[in-house]
Amino acid sequence: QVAKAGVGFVPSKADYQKVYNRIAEIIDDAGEYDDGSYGPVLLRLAWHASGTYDKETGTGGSNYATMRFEPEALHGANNGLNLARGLMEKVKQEFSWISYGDLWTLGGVVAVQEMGGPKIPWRPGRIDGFAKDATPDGRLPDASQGSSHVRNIFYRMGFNDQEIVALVGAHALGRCHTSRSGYEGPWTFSPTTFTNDFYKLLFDETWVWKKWSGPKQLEDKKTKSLMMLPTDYVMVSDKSFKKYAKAYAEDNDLFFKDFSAAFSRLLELGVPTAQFTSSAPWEMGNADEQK
Ligand code: CCH
Repeated sequence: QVAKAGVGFVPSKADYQKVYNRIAEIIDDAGEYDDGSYGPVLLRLAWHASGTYDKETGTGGSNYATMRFEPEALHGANNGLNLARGLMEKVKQEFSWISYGDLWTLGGVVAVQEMGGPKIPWRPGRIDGFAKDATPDGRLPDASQGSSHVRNIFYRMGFNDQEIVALVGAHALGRCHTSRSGYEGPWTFSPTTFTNDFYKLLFDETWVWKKWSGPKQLEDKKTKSLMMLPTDYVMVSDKSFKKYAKAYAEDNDLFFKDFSAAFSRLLELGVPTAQFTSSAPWEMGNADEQK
C-alpha cells in the first residue's frame, strides 16, 4: 500500500484480492436463496451495469455505476438487482475506497471464477458518477425479441456475432424469476456451475412453447423443468449465431476462452483507458487459492 498524504492510499492488487475474497464469501453465504448461491444475480448486476454502453456516443457502460440512481435503478430490465446491489453495499462498507463500478464488475469476475468458469482478466479504475450520467431505458436486451433486436443491442456495444453467442452462454447460470422478469425457471440442471451446457441443451433437447399465462418462453419437452427465452433460441435458429453455438456446444475450452475475452471487454465498456490504474488487466486468484 502506497500512502499518499491527504489522498488516502492507492490500493494494490492485493487489496483488490481482499475484496474478491470477501465477495466470494458472500456468494457462498446464500442459505436457502435460489440454488444456494448469490453468484448468478451478482453476475447479472455486472452485466447490466456494463451493457448500457453505446459506442456512438461513448455513454453508458460500467464507469459510473449509474444503476445506483433512479430512474435507471427502476428500469424493468433491472428488476431484482436491488438485491445484488444490497449485497455489494455490505462489501462497500468494509472497503470504502473501492468505486461502485469496480466493485460491481469485480463481483461479476468473482461469480464466474468461483462457479467454476474461466479466469476473467480485470483491472480497476472506474469512478463513481452522478444521476445525470444515468442511461435511458431500453439499452439492455428485451428477451421477447428476435435476432435483429439482439444484434442491434450488442452491435451498439461493439460486439460481433461470435462474441454475442459467447456472452449469452452465461445463461448456463442462474434462473428467471416471475417476480422479476415474468419468465420462470433455470436454463440448465446445474445453475451454479459455469459450463457450456446452455449450448448443449439448445441442440440436444426438443424445445416447445410453454403453455402458461406468462410471457412466451420455451421449455424442454422431456422434463419440462428447463427454459429458454425467445432471445436464447435465436442462438440456434439464426444461421450465423448457430455456427458459434455449435462450436461452443462441442468445445468447452473454446467457450471458456471466448467467454473470458468477451466478458472481460464487456466489463471495461465506457471506461476511458487512461482511467485504468494498471496498463494490463490482472488475473485475480480464486478464493481457495488464497487459503
Ligand atoms: Fe441474462 N437474463 N440476458 N445475460 N442473465 C436473465 C437472467 C440472467 C437476457 C435476459 C435475461 C445475458 C444476456 C441476456 C444472466 C447473465 C447474462 C433473465 C431473468 C432475463 C429475462 C431475470 C430474472 O427473472 O431474474 C437477454 C434478453 C440477454 C441477451 O439477449 C448476458 C450477456 C449475461 C452475462 C454475461 C444471469 C447470470 C442471469 C441469472 C440471474 C439470476 O438471478 O439467477
